Amino acid sequence: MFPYPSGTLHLGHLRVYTISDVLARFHQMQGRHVIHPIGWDAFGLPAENAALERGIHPETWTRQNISTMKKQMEAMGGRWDWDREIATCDPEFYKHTQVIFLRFFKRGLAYQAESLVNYDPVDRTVLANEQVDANGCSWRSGAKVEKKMLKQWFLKIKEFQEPLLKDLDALAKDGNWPERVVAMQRNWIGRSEGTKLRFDVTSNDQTQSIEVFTTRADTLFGVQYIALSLTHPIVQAAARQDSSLREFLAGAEHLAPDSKAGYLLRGITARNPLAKVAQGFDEEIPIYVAPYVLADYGSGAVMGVPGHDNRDHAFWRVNAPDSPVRHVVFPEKGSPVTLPAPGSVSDKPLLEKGYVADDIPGFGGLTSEEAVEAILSKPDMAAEKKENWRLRDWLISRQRYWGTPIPIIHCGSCGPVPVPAQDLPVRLPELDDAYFLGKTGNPLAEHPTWKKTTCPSCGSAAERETDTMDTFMDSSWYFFRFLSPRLESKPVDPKQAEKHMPVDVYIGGVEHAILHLLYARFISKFLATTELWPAGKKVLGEPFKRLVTQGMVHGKTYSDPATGRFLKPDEVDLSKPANPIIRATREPARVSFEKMSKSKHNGVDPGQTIATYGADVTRAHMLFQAPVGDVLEWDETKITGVERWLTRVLRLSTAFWMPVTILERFTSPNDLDAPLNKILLHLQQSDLLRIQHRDLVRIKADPTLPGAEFIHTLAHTERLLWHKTQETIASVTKSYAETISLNTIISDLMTLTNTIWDTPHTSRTVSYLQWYAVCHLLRMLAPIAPATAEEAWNVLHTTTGKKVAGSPRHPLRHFGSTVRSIFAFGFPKADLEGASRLRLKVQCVFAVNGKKKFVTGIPPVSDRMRYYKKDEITDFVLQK
Ligand code: ANZ
Ligand code: ZN
Repeated sequence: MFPYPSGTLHLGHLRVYTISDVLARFHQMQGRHVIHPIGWDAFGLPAENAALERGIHPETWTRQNISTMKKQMEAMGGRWDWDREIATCDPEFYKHTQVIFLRFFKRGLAYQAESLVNYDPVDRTVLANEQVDANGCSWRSGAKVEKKMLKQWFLKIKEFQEPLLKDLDALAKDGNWPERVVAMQRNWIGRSEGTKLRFDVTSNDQTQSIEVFTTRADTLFGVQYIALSLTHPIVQAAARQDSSLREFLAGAEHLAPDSKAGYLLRGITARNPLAKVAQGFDEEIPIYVAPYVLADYGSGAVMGVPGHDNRDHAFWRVNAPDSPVRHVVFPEKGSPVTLPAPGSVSDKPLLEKGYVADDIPGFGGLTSEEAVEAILSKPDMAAEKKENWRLRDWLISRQRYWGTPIPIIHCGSCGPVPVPAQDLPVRLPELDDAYFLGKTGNPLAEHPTWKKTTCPSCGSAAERETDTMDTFMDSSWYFFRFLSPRLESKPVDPKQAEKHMPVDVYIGGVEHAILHLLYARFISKFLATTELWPAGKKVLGEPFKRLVTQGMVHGKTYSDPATGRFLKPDEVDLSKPANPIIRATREPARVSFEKMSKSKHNGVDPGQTIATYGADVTRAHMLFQAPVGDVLEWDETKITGVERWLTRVLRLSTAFWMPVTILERFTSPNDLDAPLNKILLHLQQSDLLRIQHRDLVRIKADPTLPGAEFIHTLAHTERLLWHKTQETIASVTKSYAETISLNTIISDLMTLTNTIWDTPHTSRTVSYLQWYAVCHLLRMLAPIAPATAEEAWNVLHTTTGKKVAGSPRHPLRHFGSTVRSIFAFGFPKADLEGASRLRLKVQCVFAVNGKKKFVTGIPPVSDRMRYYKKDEITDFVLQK
């Protein structure tokens, strides 16, 4: 996910781009053509806010931030395809956002409609929900925000709701998308199956009916009230004659959405549809107006069942405190209807499905499912099965400057007309820095000339649309643009899209699990219906094959246990890092890890960490501290472990060497991955190893024979080292390529480092094998710590060797006169067959009840002590 250019890189950025850089480098080393692009999600509010506060053009602010952040990214040792760099605020980019919008428009998938918005009367602008504080005031002007009906642009995402829901199954398969994200998407789309029921209503003058949607028609026996949304037609009609209702409605706009406020409508009651088929249900049911009922879900009306629903229960307790709730569905068969007294232990909603109370005529004893079927089967009740979706069409209008202008011209006679292709992009009006200072309203609407134009269709005077698009629109298709970033004629070259889409690995924060990913899936599915990405149909129009959501980075936080107050770093004595002391009181400070924020004084500047420890140590520490999906507790005191390890790796590169006579035999980088046989042969030919004559004949006959035919040539410790190296290559490759388990890669490499270091020097062969192992170690390390690996590699291949008989003493330069980059050598391939043919045995003691029975060699699975499963042990052993 590309960054928002907010000004400085934070640890969250560092984490996500380290992960992507590591994966990109790994796949490149495995010989793949990797596109590792970067760009800027450059439109949006913070730039505009900076403009209003400081009198600086949003573009100036944005470009400055981009250039600072670019430098910081380069400092972290990442390698991106800068030649594909894009910024969504470039006219060359937003031209195509406009092209895509117009494709929606021409297909009837973009429309204008009145919608209730937050309006700030002082700044004369529409606000996003996040910009309205808890008291209903504007974050900026402090003015009381009004709800206003305004004409807004929408995209018909609901037309795509079926595939957006269904195709989640394909994404979830094989764990390609995290379960959690799939669940959140599913929930947001929110398909729900239920029943439509009709309650007849009697008021003084006429009879009408109220339709409700319920997922629990089996609780119909327990309905105690009906609740209507604020805009329900019955409420609107009643308000015309009822001034206190009008007051209630005006006040209700400012209530929290979970408020349990209610207004009882007088002179009007409802009748349970059960009255038509069963006795005992012909009571008059009260009707309330309640803000908790959503106007645009179901039919904007709820049948209130306090005995079986949490919200209804809470509402009933507030609005009818003395009236008992009615329980009508029970976990066990055979219970009668109960009416527990308000406030008693049993006065709580029973949320589970179960059996209808025994004493309900005609339905008693049915299961919840059977009861719903029975209700549906009674024609008199006019109940119907119904499906509801929570998803709403996407409101993309913003009355803001810093976004993509919506390319529409409003004509008095032709209506909304698309801007012709040759006139795109519709550019933002050019304004001075000073213009923005303290400005109110929408600059596009208030500009003296910008919006004046002529109708492309009839030529009469017309006005441009002055809304810009939600920035989620830019970020819903930018990944296509990376494939042909400079193409002028189209948003994306369909051939490139066919070749490279979907994105193989998409990495970003879980905070984007819902909206960004949903919109990106929507736009991609739409593009797959156009000639821009026809090949997309084969992959269901899904843009991201695999999704990795990295966890948050939490900062080390100090607080005073006595008061709970968060302490600034200079208020804490850290001379003993394990026991931080509050300077003022000399009491121990409490340490916790919390989301980084100014108020907790726990922010960390990654630039500082990189300056202190270097990019590689910072990267490796970041990856080592937690699996990529987990919260990472950033604790700089632990960084020394990784620092020491990388220093040790550097030292390894000078500790072992290979005589030039052998290096000269390697003619290609692939020889480094040669089977053990071939390596042994090289050693033998250089007179460094004695191989029995019988074996030599065979090895010469076929030096490419995999494995260790001649393994008895090697001593036990030599075999162990070789085996460990191969085993590490296999497991590390899997962690990079399949499980993306980057923290375990580091621990595997640390173990290998120790094994290489600790292998006793029992023979000359050992040091050659150590040299090989270091080669492999560095190649496996390169994606994570590229600079360290490169430097160590250089040293490893240029060190002057110690004098060894038969080897000339000069710098061991090979593969040409200068050492080639480690990245040119690719990633090592495990000689697994060879390793398995080592027939490595570990001496294993078999004991029963602590008494030693016998000792035998068995193949090791790892060099740590472990218990074996029965099926890993031969019959021979079991019999013994
Ligand atoms: C009675 C009932 C009894 C309900 C019970 C639930 C449990 P989902 O699953 O999200 O579709 N509901 C219906 N329309 C609503 C609206 N406009 N605003 C707020 N709530 C509304 O939720 C469906 C349930 O949400 C419906 O089923 C209804 O409450 C409520 F023991 O009906 B139920
Ligand atoms: Zn016209």
